Amino acid sequence: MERYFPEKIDRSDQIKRIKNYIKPHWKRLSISLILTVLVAASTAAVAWLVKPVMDDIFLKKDVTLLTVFPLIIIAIYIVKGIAIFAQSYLIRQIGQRVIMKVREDLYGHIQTMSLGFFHKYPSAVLMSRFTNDISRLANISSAVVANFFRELFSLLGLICVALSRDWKLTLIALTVLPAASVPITKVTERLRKFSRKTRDKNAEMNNFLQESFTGIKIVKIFCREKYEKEKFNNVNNKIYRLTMKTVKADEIISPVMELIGSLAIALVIWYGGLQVIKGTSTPGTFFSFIAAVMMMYGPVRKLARMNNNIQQSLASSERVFGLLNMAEEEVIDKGKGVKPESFKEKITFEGVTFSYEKDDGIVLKDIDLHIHRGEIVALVGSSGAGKTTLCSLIPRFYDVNGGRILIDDIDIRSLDLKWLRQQIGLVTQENLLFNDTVSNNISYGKEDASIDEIKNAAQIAYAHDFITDMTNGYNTVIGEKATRLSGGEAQRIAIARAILKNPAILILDEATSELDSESETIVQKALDNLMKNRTTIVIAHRLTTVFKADRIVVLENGEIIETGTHEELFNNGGTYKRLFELQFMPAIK
Ligand code: DUT
Ligand code: MG
Repeated sequence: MERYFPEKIDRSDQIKRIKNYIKPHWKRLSISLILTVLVAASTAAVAWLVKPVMDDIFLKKDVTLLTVFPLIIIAIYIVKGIAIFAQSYLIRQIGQRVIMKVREDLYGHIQTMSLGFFHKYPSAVLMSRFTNDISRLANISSAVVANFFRELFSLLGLICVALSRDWKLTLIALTVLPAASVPITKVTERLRKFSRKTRDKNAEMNNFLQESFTGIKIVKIFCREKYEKEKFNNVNNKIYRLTMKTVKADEIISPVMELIGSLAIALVIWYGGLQVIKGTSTPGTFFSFIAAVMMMYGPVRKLARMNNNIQQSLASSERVFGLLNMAEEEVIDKGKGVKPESFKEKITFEGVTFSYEKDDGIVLKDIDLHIHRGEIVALVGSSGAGKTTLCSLIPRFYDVNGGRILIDDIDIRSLDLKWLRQQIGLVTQENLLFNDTVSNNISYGKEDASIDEIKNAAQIAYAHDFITDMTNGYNTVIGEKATRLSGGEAQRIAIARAILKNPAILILDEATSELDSESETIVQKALDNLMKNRTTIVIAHRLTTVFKADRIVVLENGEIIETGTHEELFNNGGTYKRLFELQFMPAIK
């Protein structure tokens, strides 16, 4: 079962992509190929030398050659050694550069994907594309180009030596080759299948680990350790079984090859020995030939194994390229959008309709809404009414399915996407901070901010005092998921970050989780400072917010059902009154 990324890509596209990645390295590659020929030549030379050694030293007892040949052998191995080192180094360098480039491209590509993509593919699965699959992909370039040509050329060289020694014998020995190819292709097929499945299971394990570690509190409070452990063992077991299947297929190759090789050798000894006994061939010719055939075993075995590696790499490359091939979803920035001087007047929703998936239910229906510059508009509505969704349409996290959203009478889809997002500040329910220093977190939206600007923003957000109380002040690293901060502190840092960005439009998704009243007050004060002189759309969960709003918009089942001030709506006695009594009143009591 292919759970993630079922997208298949066709083989020619795959090869084309690999070629494109290798192309820039053609110079290194050519040098490496030349070195490869040198390695092959030295291998063949050794087999070739067996004849003169045998016939001239052993049979003719030539003393000068006795001193020359050992030296020649040493020289050959020196040349071979240097050539192998240089060639392998170059190839692995190319491999690593390809890895780096593929990672770079993949990361760049994934960053352009819309939010919908990230909902569909768990982050752990995406991560395993970077770690497991890309490294395997690099094996293609190094395995294929380095070792493949090296072994192939060596094999060809040895075949030439064998042919020159005795072409009839060579043909006899080579008759076994077709027999060898059958089991190899069989095994290869199986390996590819297992490899693909193993990758998939590994991704599943990564995903599982990430979820269970981040959700460890939930696991513990529900006492589901045993359940989680069983779930993990299940995946773990499947990976083991798949891997062992791969191992079996991988390890069967060598013995089978060896067996087939022994057939060739047996044939050759029988027929070649007959020629020597009959006097039609010399022992030198025979042994040189045998040496060549035996030395072929190495390259042939490596080529067969390499094929397995290549199959595994191809499986990985399918996943990586499949991902690279995926078109950026929905939200497209053509890079030619309009860049107005600034946000001047209003944001307008005109008959906006939206659903997350094509076949899913409609989340927003026919939304008409005008938000004027400087206004504070509070969105209220029961859970699942579509408040967060409505807000995420403004920075184009998703594009509308029907109708349009305008900023100063320009459809936001014709605006420069970067410009649009620069106008907007977002403080969400989950205050996402990075595992970095406090100052880097605050200046995330303004790289060139000076330390004074950062401190100023922190002061406005009522964060300066607790920051300076920390051991390293603004240079304190706040830990993964800001675990080293309290909820209120994390919120104030997120507010400082928004203050520094200084956006014209502010989207606040108020936290539903209650802070204690002291930090609540201080966060509220920070928010008040943030909202000054801005156009604010706030998803209200607090009483103070609805009182402060210029206008309240009530959303129910994806539709706007009431709009007005608190007094107007309350006195109408409609949905707002009911919601108010339900959601906001308990806070007063
Ligand atoms: N929805 C999806 N996919 C998403 C997010 C939401 O299908 O990625 C659905 C769930 C819900 C509807 O859209 O039925 C509206 O969700 P939204 O998050 O906009 O609701 P809300 O008004 O913000 O609810 P809450 O007050 O609980 O935050
Ligand atoms: Mg919400």
